[in-house]
Parts: sequence; C-alpha cells; structure tokens
Amino acid sequence: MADERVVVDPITRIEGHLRIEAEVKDKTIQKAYSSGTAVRGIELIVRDRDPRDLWAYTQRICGVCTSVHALASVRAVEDALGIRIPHNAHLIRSIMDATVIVHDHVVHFYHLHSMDWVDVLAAAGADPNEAARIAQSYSRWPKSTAGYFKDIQDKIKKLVDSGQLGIFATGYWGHPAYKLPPEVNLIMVAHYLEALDWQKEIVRIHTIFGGRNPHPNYVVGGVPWPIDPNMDNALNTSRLTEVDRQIDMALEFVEQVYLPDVLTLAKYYRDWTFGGGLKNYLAYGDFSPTSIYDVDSYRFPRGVVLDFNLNEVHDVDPRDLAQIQEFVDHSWYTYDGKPGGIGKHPWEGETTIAYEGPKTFATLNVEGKYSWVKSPRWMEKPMEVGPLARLIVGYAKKNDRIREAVDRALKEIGVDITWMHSAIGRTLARAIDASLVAHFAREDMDQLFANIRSGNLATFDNSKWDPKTWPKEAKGVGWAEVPRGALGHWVIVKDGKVERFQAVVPTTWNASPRDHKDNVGAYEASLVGAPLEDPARPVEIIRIIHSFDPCMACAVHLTDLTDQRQYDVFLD
Ligand code: NFE
Ligand code: MG
Repeated sequence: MADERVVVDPITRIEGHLRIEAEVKDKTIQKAYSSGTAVRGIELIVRDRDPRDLWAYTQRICGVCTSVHALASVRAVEDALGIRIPHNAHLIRSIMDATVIVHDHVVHFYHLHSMDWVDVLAAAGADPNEAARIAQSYSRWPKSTAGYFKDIQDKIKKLVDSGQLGIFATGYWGHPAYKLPPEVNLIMVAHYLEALDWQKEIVRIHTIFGGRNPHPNYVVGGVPWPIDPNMDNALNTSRLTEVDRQIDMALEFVEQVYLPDVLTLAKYYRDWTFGGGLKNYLAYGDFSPTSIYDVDSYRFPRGVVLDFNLNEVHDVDPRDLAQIQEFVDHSWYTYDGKPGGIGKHPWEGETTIAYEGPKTFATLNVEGKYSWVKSPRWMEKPMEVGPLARLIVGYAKKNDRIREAVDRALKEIGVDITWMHSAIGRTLARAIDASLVAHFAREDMDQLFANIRSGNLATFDNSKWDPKTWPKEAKGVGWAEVPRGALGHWVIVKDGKVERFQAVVPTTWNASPRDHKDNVGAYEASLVGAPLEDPARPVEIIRIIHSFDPCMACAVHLTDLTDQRQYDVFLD
C-alpha cells in the first residue's frame, strides 16, 4: 500500500484545538505530526500588572484544570518575594490540587476517553444478570445489581431505536479495535452516567476553600478564608465537615468504580500495547505534607527518567537555565527575530508571533513551522509528563507507596512495568494516580484538623503584602503536579510589577512539535508503529492521543498586542 496522509482535525473530546497528521503505510503509522491550531492570550496580558493579581489572570488559561494555574502563579510570586505561607494554607492548596486531579481524571476517563475502548452500542446486547455478576466480582459498589444494569440498557436501547444517539453520536461503534464483551461495555456506560452525577459533588471542595468553581479564589501569602470553627464567614465546622465528607466520597468512587473499571479494561486490552512513545519521563514532584520547598518530602518525587532506564533518576531543577528551555523551530514564533535554533529558559522567554501558514488546510508544512505549541525540552531532550511520568519517576526512585500501588495493579493484569509504556498503561497510570492523590487529600485533611485542634488557625501571612517590602527586582518559579503533569510558571517582578511571565504547561510538553534537532514530541512519538485499520475511522489515533488527556487551551497562550482590550473584556 502506498503512503497515505491521514488527517484528524479537530480531535474531539479534548479541551481546545488539536490536529494530528499521520503518514500511514501498510496499515501502520510511520510518522506523525501534532499541531495546536488555535491561539489565545495570557503571557503578555499580565505584563505590568500587580503580581498579587497574577493568579487571577493566569487561572483563565484554562477551564478544565481550573485552579492549577492560580496555584502555580501564587507559588511563583511567593518564591520571588520570599513569602513562606502558613502550614494550613499549604494543606488547603494541596487538597484543592488533589480535588482537581481526581475530578479531572474521572471526567477524562469516562467522558472523554472510555469510548475509545468501550463500544456503547454493543452494550445493547448484554445480559444484565451477567453484567451484575462481573461488576460484583471486582468491586463492592452497591449499585451493581441486575435491575440497575437492565435500566441502563433500556435507556441505551431507546436511544438506538430513536436513531438519535445524542452524546453517543458519531462514535466508531462496531470497529474491530473494540474488544470488550457486551456486559463490560454495559458496566462502563452505566458508570459513564454515574460519573456525570458524581463529578458535580466533588467540586464543592473548591466552592468551600475557594468560594467558587470553576476558577476558585487564591491569595498571595496563603488562602483567602480564615479558619474559625464558629464563625459564619469562615472555614467553620460545617464547611470543613463537608470537605471531609467529599474526600471520603471521592476515595470511595475512585477505589470502587474508577480504578476497578480501568483495571478490568486493561485486562481485556492487555495485548494492545501501542501508544508508548518517547520513554523519557519528567516530574517536578509535589504533594509535600509540609511545604513546597521541602522537595525531599514530596509524595510524588521529582526527577527525570530517560529511555525507561529505571536504574537512574536525573535531578530536575526548574531554576536551571540550561535544563528547561523552549524551542520554536517548528512553532509559529520567533526568538530574537530568528526563526529558531536557540532555546530559551522561561525566565528569559519570549512570545513573538510568526504565523506562516498553512495557506490552505490541505496538509501542514511540516518542514517549517506547523504549530502554536512551543517545544519545551529538558537538557534538549523531549519529555513526557503526566500521571505515567509521576509513577515512573516515583517507581524508579523506589518510592514505597508508588511501587506498591503500581505493582499491585500490574500483578492483577499479569504484566510487568514495561507494559505501562503504552496508551492503556497511561490510562491505568491516571487511575492509580487518582487513588494516590485521593489518599494524599485524606491525609492532608486529617493534618488540617489536627492543626486546628492544637490551636493553629493561621491561613495567611500578610508580612509582605505591602509592595514597599518587596525587592526592586526579583524572580520566582512556581511548580505543581497537576492533572496532566508537570506545570511551571516563571515570573520576574520589577518595580512592583510583573516584568515577565512564562508558563510551560503539561500539554506543551506532550503536544509539542519537532524541535531544533528534529526530535519529535510525546504525541508524535506515541503514534509511530501503531496500527490504523481503517483511515476513515481512526479510532487508534484517537485512543492513543486521548490517553494523554490533551488540553490545548493550556498548551498555547499568547496575545495580540494590537488590540489588547478584547482580552480585557474576556477577562472581566
Ligand atoms: Ni487546561 Fe492543564 C492540566 C495545566 S494542561 S488542563 O492538567 O496546567 O496540560
Ligand atoms: Mg508557554
């Protein structure tokens, strides 16, 4: 078979606009290109603003990983100004980050990704009694009765009979890449609907700690609410009890529904080991029980693993100008007026547009610039970030907890750690990640209660609130592990204002195009060697790309300075 160029644009069930082009020969993908096809504004909008307001602007980068850009920004500004927040504030921020991660992972699996593995229409042919038996065999979730599955099946049948599939329209139903028995398809569809209900509950944690969701409130120096068990306008007993209850419900949902479902799915797709890719993994690490500056205490350790060599973990330093750099050789930007060839650390970063096509949307000009996403690199090497990277780095660092969680899952599936380097492994990693993070939140909440009982109610340090206390010029970095991986914000504060700001977000790493050395990014690498049965129904491409949980709104951000006001309106 001759070479064929398969274009998937837009990839749906993601955040933002992503185009994938694949060169296919003999039903196998030979090369792939990843292109972020839309731009929006942030990095220049925040110039000259008050650094105490930075979080409120950057948080609007994205409505999916809502909260995490605010977190990275307050951390960056506090780093620049030398602010150390109270322990309670650190715990509350960690619980909020954990909340986004668990919420995001559940929604990603059921609503954005499961249908790449689950044939919804095939659930119509399931035996509800058998579905109940299977579901009860792997979890003690109380809803899993034959009657319950029969009701769900009736709903699906009604949809099919009406010819109006609604949210399930335009899937590749019946494609030979689907491998689940009808009963397991039925269980997954049932939990798709349940997860829709559940996800509106867990976000209450943000409404309590941050006053609203999406885009909860933050403050440089701590968290915006005081703790006072008896006061109305405070984190009082009834509010904290509700957070406590939501954490327990989240743990239960992850451990009795989400993780067991993904493990079941993984067993059926055990031999579909495509979608691995780079084998380089980066994590900044996060979730210290004490402080973001106590790097050795991180429950998700920091490090880089190269070429899946678990015997060596390289140190990562987000402050090192030689380690973290972004390249623009294949991105629609210039550096110092040149089209590429140099990398810039975010503290020296530049956002200058140089859009040069494509003239038509026939195919991308892959020899030249072809994406709005820049190419971040660690020591000039492309990296995968995300739940899989967190687990691989932790595993290589011999972190007991991560090893135990990963080994237990691998044993149940009957595979070894190298199997994780695949689309299904990445999807399993996300479910394990959710379970670990839900436990982190449980522990942090217990610690918060212990602090309060001991009389420690502090949530805010105002000693450097006044700009007169700030240095004339200072730079800071804020990092966090967030749903899609390692997030970094870099800021330079000068004369009381934001002089320079750059964000390098998880999807920028994963969706990046080729770099100055022609090294491909994580998405591009993951598609090579994967089968493509039917170019008109590219479920394999979607399945692999979805396994990363793309968010293009995060990956791409710049502004048009000719009419900055339009963004001010957007931000209001
Ligand atoms: Ni817009 Fe995000 C996450 C960040 S992006 S979703 O998680 O930061 O990759
Ligand atoms: Mg950026």
